[in-house]
Amino acid sequence: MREHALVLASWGDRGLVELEGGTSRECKFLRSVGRALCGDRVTVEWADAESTVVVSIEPRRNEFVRATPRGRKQAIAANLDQVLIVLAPAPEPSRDLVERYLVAVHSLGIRPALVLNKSELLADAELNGHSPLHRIDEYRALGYEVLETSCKGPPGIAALPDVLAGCTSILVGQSGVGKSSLVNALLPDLELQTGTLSRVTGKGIHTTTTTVMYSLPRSGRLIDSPGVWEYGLWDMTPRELAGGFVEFRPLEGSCRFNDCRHASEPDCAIRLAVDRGDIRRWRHESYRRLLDQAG
Ligand SMILES: Nc1nc2c(ncn2[C@@H]2O[C@H](COP(=O)(O)OP(=O)(O)O)[C@@H](O)[C@H]2O)c(=O)[nH]1
Ligand SMILES: [Mg+2]
Ligand SMILES: [Zn+2]
Repeated sequence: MREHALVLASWGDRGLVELEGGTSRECKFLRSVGRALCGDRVTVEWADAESTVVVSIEPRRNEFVRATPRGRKQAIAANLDQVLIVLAPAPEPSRDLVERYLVAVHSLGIRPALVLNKSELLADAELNGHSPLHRIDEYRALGYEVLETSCKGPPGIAALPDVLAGCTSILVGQSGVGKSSLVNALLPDLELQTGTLSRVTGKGIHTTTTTVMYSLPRSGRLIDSPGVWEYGLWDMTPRELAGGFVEFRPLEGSCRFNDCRHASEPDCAIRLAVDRGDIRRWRHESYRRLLDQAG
């Protein structure tokens, strides 16, 4: 018998799927079908009373990708509506981290939001000069939603449920910014959900190394991804990179050269906008650094 299912987690050649009735089962990925990702919609067939085999993976709407330290693309989750980029005063985000994430999210055509967690530490934090946390108001001015949260005190996490309702979101960000703590605070039945994971898999999924999808109490899904120290982009064209800078978009096609990289070309509309003060210089500098790293 075949059934549709949703992949909640995937590790090696195995995963955990949720069947249409809501129960979870371990499943095996066949080499001929390939490895399914967290968030994949699949068809499974029963192997025995306890476990299933994925016989097909539905085409993905999108996949969130990061680069391995060697620059190879690695997909970590599929079929997302929204990416929440979690930042904190500690560990402090590196200079271009937010821009890297924004480029990645915009390349999927989905919605990013910034979550500033550990916000109760902000007042006393000694931030370095080019910390993205000095730029919060400027991110807001660019149109990004920024939600301030704390798992340890006011303002708490009250801002999150409305943003998460009804869609599939993934939490990304450096190790230690509080992604798993946010999941913990958002899910009153977290132990039940992780208990099911452990019972089904017989050993417990290590949420520090595995990407896992949870069900939100009202509606919607939330994916916790294992932390990375530095989020790397894969090889990208200048156009793909520029697509991550929303304020460049109205000027698309306005540079003298069609294939302008907005670096040192003459009559570059983006650089003119920077000189006029219409585009923030630090954003263009960030773009330039990403461009140098991409090429
Ligand atoms: N002060 C403070 N600490 C927090 C907050 N949220 C999480 N933490 C702590 O930060 C550490 C890392 O949290 P964790 O959720 O494991 O981060 P993850 O690696 O992003 O999943 C833990 O010691 C948490 O208790 C917060 O809002 N304020
Ligand atoms: Mg974690
Ligand atoms: Zn240009």
